Amino acid sequence: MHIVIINGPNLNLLGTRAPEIYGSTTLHDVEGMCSRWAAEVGATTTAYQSNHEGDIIDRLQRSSGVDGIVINPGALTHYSYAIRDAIEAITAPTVEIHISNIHDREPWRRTSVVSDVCEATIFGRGVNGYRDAIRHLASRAAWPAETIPYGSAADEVGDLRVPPTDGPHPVAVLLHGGHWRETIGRDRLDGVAIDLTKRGWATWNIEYPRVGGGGNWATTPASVERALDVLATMTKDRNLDLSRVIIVGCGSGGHLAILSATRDRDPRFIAVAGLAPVGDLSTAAQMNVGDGAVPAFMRGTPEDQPERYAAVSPVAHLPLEIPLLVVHGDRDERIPVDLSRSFVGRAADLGDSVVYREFEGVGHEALTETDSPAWHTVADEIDRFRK
Ligand code: CA2
Repeated sequence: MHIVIINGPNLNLLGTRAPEIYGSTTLHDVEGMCSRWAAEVGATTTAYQSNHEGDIIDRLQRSSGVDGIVINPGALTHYSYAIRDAIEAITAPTVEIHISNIHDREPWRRTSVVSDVCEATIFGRGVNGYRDAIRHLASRAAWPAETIPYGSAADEVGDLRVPPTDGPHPVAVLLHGGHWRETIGRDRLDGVAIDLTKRGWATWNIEYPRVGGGGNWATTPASVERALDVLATMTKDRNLDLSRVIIVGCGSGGHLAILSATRDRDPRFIAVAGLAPVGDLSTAAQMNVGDGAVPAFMRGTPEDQPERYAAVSPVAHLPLEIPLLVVHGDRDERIPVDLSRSFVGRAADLGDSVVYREFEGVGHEALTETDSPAWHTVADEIDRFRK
């Protein structure tokens, strides 16, 4: 697999100015990192930078047949229909990337005229966004997904992958984490989706509106409900066994997963799995999980909005009455492991069927990195529900 990395105007200045926005890594360093990140997924890269719109268009046209393009069009993002047309004209799948959070700066940076001709848009993750863009292209190439809208908002879409074997296949609904913030998206669960699909699960890896993009304590769970409703209407020719659905969520996605299971207590749900889930929003707010992430999602503190917290905090809805799997690393730097210890303790006290696996010396990311021993254990535990 060969990927072309294209950087537009002023990105040659990376690392020399404005480190508070763009960091201190130079473009040369980023290009070297891209080559190493690509090697990790068996790909090679060619890097190109230009300050000139026409040169970028020429480079895109010359890349038409490559396996993938990662492009940061710089400020041209916000107004160049010529670059948009070039991306649309070529066959290579293209991922748009921005180092900064373009939704949280001047209003004119919110608009991208290229997003809807790109496979995905990654922003606000610093230079690691280039890594995620490369991984996303590799995942898409390894196992293409059918991207299906489940609502009218741009973020109301999901990626469906179905095993090629005889069905009907049980379904794993996947909810990514990222503290409910819009800079993290479902691409983070591409690897998990592919691994579970290889293990015989159809996977429905959903996006949902997040804080900064219309998501909050009321709208986000409503979107997840819609995604589950649309799954229920998916036709037989997709070969899904809709009477065997597991909901798997990571971090803040774990909150959404458990909440949707408690709300419906739907017999279709054979289990819910929380990977370092936020099971108790009030305690998470008090612990300042994600540096203010909980009150931003809840639009208020537990003291200001006690009823709101009770309405959408999973712990307030126990017992679940659906088998529960919780996994957590005791070195989790994003979601404290104490949250899971007390959540599963309470669920078990109230009579729920709970499997709790705590991994010694393991942090947050390893739970969803498919080459980590922790993920293998998680996947084996998920598989137990398939029978
Ligand atoms: O966040 C990004 O990656 C951007 O695409 C970067 C563009 C900007 O116009 C977009 O709105 C967002 C520009 C990069 C400017 O790069 C500089 C680097 C160092 C110092 C000054 C500018």
